[in-house]
Amino acid sequence: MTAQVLLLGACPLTSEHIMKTSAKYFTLSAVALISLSSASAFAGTVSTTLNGCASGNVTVTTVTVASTQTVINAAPINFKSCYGAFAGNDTPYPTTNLGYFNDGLLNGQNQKWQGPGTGGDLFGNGAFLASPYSAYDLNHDGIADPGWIYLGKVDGPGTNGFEAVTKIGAYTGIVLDSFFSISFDATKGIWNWAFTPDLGVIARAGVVLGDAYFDQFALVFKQGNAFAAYNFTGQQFGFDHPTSAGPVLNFFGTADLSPVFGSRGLSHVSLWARDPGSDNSVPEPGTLVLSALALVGLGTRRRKADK
Ligand SMILES: [Ca+2]
Repeated sequence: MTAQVLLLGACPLTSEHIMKTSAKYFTLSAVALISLSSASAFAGTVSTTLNGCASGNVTVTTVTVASTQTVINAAPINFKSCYGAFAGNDTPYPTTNLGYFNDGLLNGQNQKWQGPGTGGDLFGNGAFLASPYSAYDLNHDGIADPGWIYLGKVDGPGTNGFEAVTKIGAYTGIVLDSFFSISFDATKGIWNWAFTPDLGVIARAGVVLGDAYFDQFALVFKQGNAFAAYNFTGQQFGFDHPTSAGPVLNFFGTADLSPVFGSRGLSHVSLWARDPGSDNSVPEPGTLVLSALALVGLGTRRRKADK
């Protein structure tokens, strides 16, 4: 067996992410070294020479208002932050799927390796939580919840369509197969993707999100035996904390993971969106009574969502 070298570059973005990624680098390097030196259970799980995620890997090129197809932004926007590349799969996916801590990889659950052995704690208390986006205790168990809800994935881009998640909590039919697509542009050598929620999504998602609407989304790209994760925030598009008043935005973008994975192929792409929790309930002068009422409503819908 040829020894493979695991290379993980630092995230070029916020210092927080650099620190986090660097910490993971050392963790994973230690794992790789152990596997190479002892030819133990990890041998063979690192099959790709990896580089760090970097600016330009994933961009939004066009944003439209779903109701009118009006283009509100046609300048390329780089992702906000990124993680990886990490060896192994981007699992586990959530089970309850309401954004609770330790329910799914982006919510701080330990990575589950495809091969033998156990994965590491890649995202601590949750992925992509940086100001103005915080974790709130969504299920009232005393532990802050990252809020990441798994929406589904494309297996084998170019051959299969998006398979929307079946359930968010107890609720079905919130996410549609039409929400996401990705295809390869051979002339440019890049992937084109589209995240296109329909006009009814806010009403359907309201049983989970209440008066809020998701404030971030994340794309996770898997190739070979590695993955890298990228997020975009509402703040990047002029809606720090989107609400049920809308609008529903559609996002069209590109992806070129060859600088990360060393080739342009992809195994799958998974899509996540974040429940903002109480980020929408920051009280302002004159709205304290309304906020108190909103909090009562929020508690009500959480209890409903928990059932
Ligand atoms: Ca909690």
